[in-house]
Amino acid sequence: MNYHVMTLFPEMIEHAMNISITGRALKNGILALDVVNIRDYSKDKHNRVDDYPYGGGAGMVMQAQPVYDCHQDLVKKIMDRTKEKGRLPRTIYLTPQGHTFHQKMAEELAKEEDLIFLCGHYEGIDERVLQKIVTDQVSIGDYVLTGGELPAMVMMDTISRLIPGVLHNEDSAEAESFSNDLLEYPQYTRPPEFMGEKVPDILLTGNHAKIEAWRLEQAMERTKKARPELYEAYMLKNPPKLQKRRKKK
Ligand code: 6GU
Repeated sequence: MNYHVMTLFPEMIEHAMNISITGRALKNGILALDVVNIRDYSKDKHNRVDDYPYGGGAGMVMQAQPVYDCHQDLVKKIMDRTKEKGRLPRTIYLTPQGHTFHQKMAEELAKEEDLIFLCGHYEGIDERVLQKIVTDQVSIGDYVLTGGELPAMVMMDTISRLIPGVLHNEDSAEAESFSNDLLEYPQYTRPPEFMGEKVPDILLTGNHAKIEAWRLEQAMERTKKARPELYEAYMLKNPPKLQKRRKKK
């Protein structure tokens, strides 16, 4: 997977992505990260990339030209490498106005060879350049951040762990929240007692069938409490009669 990030704050992306699991995958060459500063494409003598909004209003708007030129450069770089002339790489604009990010979207995007992320700042980006270059508009939730860098990193982190070789065995991609439409069951490690609280007995029995059943029960209970809408969907997809058979799988 080759990530390309268009941003005004390249250090923010580079520092965070070079740590932990994504950092290891970048070193291994399973991932590649190309971060470009939109400001380098400013034609203004003061390197400005924003201006006042037409029609008035608070805040500044990122201008079309630097964003467009930056994107053209990236697309050219990608096309030169892939020789795949016809198809434009997906370009994701991070914005609270976009579709809300979710695991299925991550699975879809993980199949791409290249992904371009466009991080906005200020009050937004001139609509005309968005119309020309953006294929997907994505938000990470119903709250407002100061810019698209954190959302781009949230997306890259989520997508990266789905790419073969990024997670090692010890990082475990299976049996996690959302992989079976339920939240995760609780985990315990040594010591067997902490501040008077014991590890549930069942986990010490070595009876794997019983442990699996207990974990499913815990996962369902947690999901019902914290995410009733996920629980409803799960129960519709897995009516109680089917649950026993599914557990064995
Ligand atoms: Cl993608 N951008 C900003 N600025 N705020 C957000 C967001 C994106 N997703 C949730 N809040």
